[in-house]
Amino acid sequence: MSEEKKNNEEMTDDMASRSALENARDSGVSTAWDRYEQQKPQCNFGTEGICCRICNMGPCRIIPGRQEEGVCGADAATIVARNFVRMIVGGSSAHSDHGRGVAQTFLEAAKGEAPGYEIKNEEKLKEVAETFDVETEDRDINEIAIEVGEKAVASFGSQEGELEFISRAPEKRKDIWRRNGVVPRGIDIENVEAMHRTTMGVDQDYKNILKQGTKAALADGWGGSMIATELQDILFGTPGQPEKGGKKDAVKFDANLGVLDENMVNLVVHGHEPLISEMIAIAAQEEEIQEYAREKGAEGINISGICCTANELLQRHGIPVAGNFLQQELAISTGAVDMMMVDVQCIMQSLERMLPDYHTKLVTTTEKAKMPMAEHIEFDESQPLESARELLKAAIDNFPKREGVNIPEESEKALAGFSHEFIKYMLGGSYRSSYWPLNSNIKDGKIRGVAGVVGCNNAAMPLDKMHVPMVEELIANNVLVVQTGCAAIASAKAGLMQPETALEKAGDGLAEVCEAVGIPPVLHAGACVDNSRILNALAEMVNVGQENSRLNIGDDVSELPVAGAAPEWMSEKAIAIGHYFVTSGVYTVFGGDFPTVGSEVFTEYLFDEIEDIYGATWDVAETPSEMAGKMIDHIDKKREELGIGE
Ligand code: SF4
Ligand code: MSK
Repeated sequence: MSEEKKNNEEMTDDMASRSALENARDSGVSTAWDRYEQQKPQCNFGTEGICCRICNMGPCRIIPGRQEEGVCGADAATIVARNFVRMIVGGSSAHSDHGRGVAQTFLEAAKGEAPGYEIKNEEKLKEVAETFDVETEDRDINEIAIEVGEKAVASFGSQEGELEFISRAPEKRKDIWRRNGVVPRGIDIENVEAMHRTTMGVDQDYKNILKQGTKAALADGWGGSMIATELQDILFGTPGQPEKGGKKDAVKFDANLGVLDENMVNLVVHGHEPLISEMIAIAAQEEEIQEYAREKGAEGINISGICCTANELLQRHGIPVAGNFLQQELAISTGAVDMMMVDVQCIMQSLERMLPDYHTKLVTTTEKAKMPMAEHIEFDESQPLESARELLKAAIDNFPKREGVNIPEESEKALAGFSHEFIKYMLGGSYRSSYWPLNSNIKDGKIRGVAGVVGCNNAAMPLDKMHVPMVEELIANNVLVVQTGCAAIASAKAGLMQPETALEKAGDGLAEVCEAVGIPPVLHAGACVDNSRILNALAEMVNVGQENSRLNIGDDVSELPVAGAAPEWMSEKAIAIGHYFVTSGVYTVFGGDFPTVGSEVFTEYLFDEIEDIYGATWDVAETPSEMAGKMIDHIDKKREELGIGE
């Protein structure tokens, strides 16, 4: 076991994180980077996907030329395919269980059984109603919402037919899916069947195994994630759009550890689900809560976030983001976090081991995710505001217990709120018209193409050091970048999401368009489930061209000059997202290790042969420049095929 520690310069260029790392090390606290070093050397069989432990005759490992089969005879392609599909299922289930929770609360809210939650976006409700085939003419809003809620909840258990949101995909894409038998029937059935088929002694044809993985992935992107995004927008508002009337506008926010405030109670929300944190944001503004904070010696209460709960809140309220995935420990190491409130996903167990060294109160809020040493305050969705007040008061009560505080200075200003509806509005289109000016700018070459850059941080690589240079290279080459998740937070911290600093780095054509409309060249589209916004935007780019030939830039997503990437991915959710991107027609490049390389046959299938089926492939790259280069080459190839060349 290696005890060697990397120095802070090797771990990140982010100055706020460097200084917080210094604090952590001075206090003798270990971080993910330290533990990563201790884990070395990591097991190659695991890294390459050729370790099978799905039955008790294993674990079995494949050693090419020496040990080509597991005890049962499974070969490398079967083992790798099973492991890969199980990663898809893990990711798809996480997003979809989030979506199910939203759908259930949505239904309760529509029935008036969840006071505090309400239908805020009637326009979007009607659009979603159309997708769910719910009549809207002369009907009461709550009646429509109840039927939409019931159909959304039913999508999870549906045993046949096609998921409703599949109808939004371009015709050609739907034909591809139908021809290949991968249209998801229901969300749960596809994930359960994938788990069944990858268990010992079932599906042993890697192509057939992946086919079921494709259904599970599409059930995530066009199912669980899209349900989460669309219904959250109806309950909490679509980012960039006012609730009723008013001017549509981007949301300003600050990003990085410097948003923590020495004089305020700092409550950091962390995880993924906005059902709880939305209520925290509302209750924190109440005079009674602010007064309570003042009574305890603070100037007020400062809500900030980590990971995707942060992305959910910032895109609708402009609440500051303290950091992305690898900064969760660093936030606590400042000594200024009075409470970290966690819900689900991407929460490191190491947080609870920091509790003896810091005054921070770590609180779990959902029955789905508890930690032995954290306090559990279950959020009661039947009285959400009451629950939020209880949590806020517990955070305030902890403020006087602070000892040393050492908050890094750095934070950057950024813009967010770029739902696909808002991107269209900003680029000059009207929501109801069929005009989609992104297409014209792509056709005339000012915008070369669009890149979706998403995903996590990973302790195997320096924090944000893949993300930032890669995104910079893309915008310098006139590629408009749309981001979600921790990748978006990386760009926000690097100043790439504010027009003033980012446009200098953009190519002339992209800078001209962005300057004219007042947007940065890197657009924050939200949380991980909001990758479904990117699917909606891509579908719309195609569909609008089919309605209006002047704007046509292809008949399918796979013909568009677009590419996807997850440079610092770590979660199974990233694999699920990558696979629904690819099978929706988007060429997608991942950074770091790829968990299938132990089988040449399977990797070749993913990286090459599936292009014949889906018109797109997976790919990997080692450096930011290689990744950006591959994406730009792909965009150029698509431009050439479309005849929009130079
Ligand atoms: Fe080994 Fe086969 Fe069991 Fe996997 S399923 S652990 S390869 S015996
Ligand atoms: S939070 S899934 S580390 S993006 Fe969505 Fe960040 Fe990846 Fe979690």
